[in-house]
Amino acid sequence: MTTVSLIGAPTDVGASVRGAGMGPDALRVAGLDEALRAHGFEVIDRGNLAGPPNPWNPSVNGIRHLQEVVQWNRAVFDAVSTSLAMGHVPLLMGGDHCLAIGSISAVARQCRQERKNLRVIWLDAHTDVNTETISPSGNIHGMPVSCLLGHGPADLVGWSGERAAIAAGEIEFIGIRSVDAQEKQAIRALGLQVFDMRHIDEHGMRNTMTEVLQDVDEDTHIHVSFDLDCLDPMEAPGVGTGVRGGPTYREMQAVHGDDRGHRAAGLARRGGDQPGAGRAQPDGGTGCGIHPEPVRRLDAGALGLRHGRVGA
Ligand SMILES: [Mn+2]
Repeated sequence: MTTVSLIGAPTDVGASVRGAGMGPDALRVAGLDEALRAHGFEVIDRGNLAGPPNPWNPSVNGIRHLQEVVQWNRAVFDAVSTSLAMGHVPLLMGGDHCLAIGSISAVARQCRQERKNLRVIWLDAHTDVNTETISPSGNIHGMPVSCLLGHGPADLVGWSGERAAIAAGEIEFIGIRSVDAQEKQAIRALGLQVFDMRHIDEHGMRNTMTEVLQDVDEDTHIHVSFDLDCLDPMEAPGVGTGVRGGPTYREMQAVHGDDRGHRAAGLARRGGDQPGAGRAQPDGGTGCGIHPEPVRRLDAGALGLRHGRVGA
């Protein structure tokens, strides 16, 4: 039986508004533990990590709360590493999205040790590809992907043992609809694959997921990084940086499929990290009756980011 380690990181040091720090306990109160057990997982709640309070300072050299973000991420990195080493599935409950620096760095290091491929599924309204030189706000919750790709403040780069924890081809973005102007240029320069809302409108979430997972093989570790603001604000009104025009509740269900759904999408059902989860044959249809239309794979040049908004 797969064991899921729940790890709470109650902080908003990387965010623009308060509130994300209440996330871990809100998820507990909402019954995350019981929901996972109902799906057949063993669950161990590791409690909440500790870290510095949010000093609520202005940005310094284009960045806010750098040392506090480093400290929180160090705790996350250690906890996720420990969980992976035990063969568990770490499910990190944030907290704002800056925490992905620590969690995905730990996952990338583990994958390298085990000679596994890594695929990050980034579900978000935002691409979080800002850096301290282009961010309009200095909030690090908009920079984790850059840091993981090896760009960003030195204190937040290189944690996995390599300058870049992940390569551009190892991350897929889904649900994107708010990208800052210079961030858009960075996406193109980096060659990132973005499945924005227009793509989901045109092809449907199920086909989009088939595309996302089409080249995932048995030696691939899937990491799901889910920002609640990926959902439309009608479904998740409590987020700090909500953007209209996001996936509905029904569309998000299509991300993880159902029991009759295709097995590749089933990989993403559980959320969090899944060591050894590559048992599916992500051929986009085996045993499920799904026949995806031949949709194009968006590259940055085709990016239909029509809803770009500064300051998100
Ligand atoms: Mn976001």
